[in-house]
Amino acid sequence: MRSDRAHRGSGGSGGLGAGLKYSSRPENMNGFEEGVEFLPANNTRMVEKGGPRHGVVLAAVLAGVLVLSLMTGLLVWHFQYQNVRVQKVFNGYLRISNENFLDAYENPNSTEFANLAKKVKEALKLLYSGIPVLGPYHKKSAVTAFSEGSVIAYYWAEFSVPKNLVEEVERAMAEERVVTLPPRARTLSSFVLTSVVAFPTDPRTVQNAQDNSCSFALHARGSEPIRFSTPGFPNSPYPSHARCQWTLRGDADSALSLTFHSFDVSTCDEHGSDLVTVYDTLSPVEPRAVVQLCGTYPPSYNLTFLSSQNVLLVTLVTSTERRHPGFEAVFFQLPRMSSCGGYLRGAQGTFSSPYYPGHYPPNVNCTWHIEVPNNQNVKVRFKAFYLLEPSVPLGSCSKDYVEINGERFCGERSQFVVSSRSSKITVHFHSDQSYTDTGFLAEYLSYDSSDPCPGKFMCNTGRCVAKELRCDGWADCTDYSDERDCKCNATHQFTCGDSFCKPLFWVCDSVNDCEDGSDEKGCSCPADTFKCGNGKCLLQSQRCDGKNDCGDGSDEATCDRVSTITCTKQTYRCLNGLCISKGNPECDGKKDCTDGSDEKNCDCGLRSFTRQSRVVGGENADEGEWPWQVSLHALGQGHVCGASLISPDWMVSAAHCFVDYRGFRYSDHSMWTAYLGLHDQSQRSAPGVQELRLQRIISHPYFNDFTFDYDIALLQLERPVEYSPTVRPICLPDATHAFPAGKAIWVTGWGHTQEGGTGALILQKGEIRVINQTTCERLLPHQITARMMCVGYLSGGVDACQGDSGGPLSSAEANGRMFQAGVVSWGDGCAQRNKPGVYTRLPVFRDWIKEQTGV
Ligand code: 4AZ
Repeated sequence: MRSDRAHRGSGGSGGLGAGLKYSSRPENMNGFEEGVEFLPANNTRMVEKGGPRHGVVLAAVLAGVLVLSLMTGLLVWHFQYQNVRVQKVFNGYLRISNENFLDAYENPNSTEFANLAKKVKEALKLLYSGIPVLGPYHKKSAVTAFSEGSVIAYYWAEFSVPKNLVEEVERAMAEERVVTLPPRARTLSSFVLTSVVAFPTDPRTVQNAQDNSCSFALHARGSEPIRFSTPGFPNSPYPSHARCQWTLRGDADSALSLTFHSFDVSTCDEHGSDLVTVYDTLSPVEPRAVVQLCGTYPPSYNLTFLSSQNVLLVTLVTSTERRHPGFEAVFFQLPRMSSCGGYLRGAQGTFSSPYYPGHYPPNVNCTWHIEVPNNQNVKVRFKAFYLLEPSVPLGSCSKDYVEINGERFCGERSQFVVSSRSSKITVHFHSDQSYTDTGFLAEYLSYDSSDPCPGKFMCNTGRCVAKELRCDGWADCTDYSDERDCKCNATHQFTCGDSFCKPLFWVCDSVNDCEDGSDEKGCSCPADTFKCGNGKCLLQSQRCDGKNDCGDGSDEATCDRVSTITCTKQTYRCLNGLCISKGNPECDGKKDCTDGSDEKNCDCGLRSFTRQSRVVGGENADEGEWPWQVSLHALGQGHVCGASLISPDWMVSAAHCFVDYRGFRYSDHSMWTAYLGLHDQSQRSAPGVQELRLQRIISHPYFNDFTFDYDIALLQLERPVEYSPTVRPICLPDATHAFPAGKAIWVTGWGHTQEGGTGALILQKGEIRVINQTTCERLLPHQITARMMCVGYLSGGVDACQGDSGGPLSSAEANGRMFQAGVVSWGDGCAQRNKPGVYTRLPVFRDWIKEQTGV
């Protein structure tokens, strides 16, 4: 497979609703509350008769009542708000700068620990008593650990704070202080505390701190790696409603490297999922968290974290009852990085953030001074760039960043280039105290200032792209500079609303090519009408009316209301024979058929790993990312074709893979071996790979060897495979399932990575888009049948190629399940512009597959 396109994502937004609140109590018609007595009318006279003395008395009484009610109000307010106390617990750390660390301080049961802890507690008490907003509310403190440097004490402090002062107390605690103790603290006269700081924490963590049943202290010796894991790993799930912690230490002046080799914790969701947090300190304080992890990670995901000091704290907080094995991790100590960055000379070279591709440590600053030979200019190309931190506003780069020529870069970015107009450039990398990431990998190159891109177009970013890519309708420069200031050629180009040029025949093809929709505006469908997936125009009222007016089901595909309708060729038929209006209802997590049959046989299309690795350069798939992908080896030839697993013993592939050729009996099942759970062709005996022979090949009886019409085959395995994290089936779409034009789907395989090139060792993936059938027929005239569809980019760049044949097109549908949209079949070359790949449509063969295999 050939893939050299960067992908773009999109975001969505939600709205809020407002509600009205009203009382259902009948209103009192005279406007006063019931039960209040009024003076009888004649009493008015008594008041009038009173004279001046009576007036003074009355005024005094009224004033008295007023004062009384004011005081009552004040008292109520006082008791209500002033006296309501909340329990606040803070986790913190402080440095005792004139004390030396003793080994015994690592052991909380030693007398040395107890003595020093007592002194710290006293010091904290004194410190807080000197701060008006803290002193009166301080209840108690406790020291949980010590570490080197001179001595760092980790503690928690409990306060009982009036509700209205909570914020003030939190602010005072987070203020980093240096403490000079008052003279009366004689016992503490030589005790100098610096960096005293604490942050609010969940009070339950402290209650549980007394429970040591899931608390572990580990110290690395020499360079020996130390292994630890969640209780019961891997044979039984970690406990629910638990709080576990691992304090990891190294010798003074060392740093720690921690790697999670296996990570499977319940999936991350907003409703209190289980969470593993790594802290760059021994106090669980958020501003010093290095990472928060949940979900499942494939073994190839780099989960290595570096500390800035000789300690790390790992915590596991569980709430769910879901059964997951947890994690297994290893840590070891290494000499602490003394410096990073430096002087780089020469015409070219590479450099990276510390410990790349492991996560860089917190709290580092590196500067690289790069200089290329004098008559040349220098540019830096970032091949991988991951400096992402939670809750950093987009573009602010206020935490971790790379700075070049005064410009800051941060977040997650695809390849980019920064050029200098001289022979020198300075690159500065900064990481703050919290959250780290993979970092960056960069190369610097010299270039001729008079001709920076020989024979090519130079993007404003400094990247060089082929001249032909200028004004061709595709952004090849990440900053779109190759598509700016273009004059569209009116005979074969369309000018988009944003003045980009696009090929004229992309207009009205149901794909939003201009991105502002201008190429699809004013198409054959008048305003206020609905455009079907097949281009037909409908009245808006015909949408979601329970009738398949489009003919391809697209007018009924995304409706909330599901109705039972008359069956046609395009309507989904439930097992009970009734047909429903909804399109693509299979396995979408909603019971649409009255008999629930649309949600039966849905153990398919899901991956085991919820996270995917970030792969540098190219489009290597991740382990377990496409567990239905199969590699078919022909005797003595190695990998020849792909296939997909649809049940424990059936696979789908392309019929053209099984046509005898040059004396080799490809049609003979005994010539083939299937590899399931395979990632790397050179690691066919790796754990998890299942090697099986074929029992039967059923090529479609209508397969045409010349036109490649009906290019589909079913392969039966000699025995059922065992499902595992890397071996799972893909879902088969119903005959009525629609994969509309413009939909992004994935193609995978070990095929050639360039036309005329060689096959890939690592499974490759590429994201491509369904192309409208009319466009497809225009691009490949007289070659496209109803069993075929074009999928790819008209700009080329990502495509299937030789060796990918027979492999699946995987399409993520509602509920995140992957459905097989097609089979890799043929193409005119690979990845060329306006020559997309051609795939066998899967829905067309749903009934045939059922007939032949029972699946
Ligand atoms: C092949 O030879 C092949 N570009 C498969 C797909 C494509 C080209 C060739 C599509 O197996």
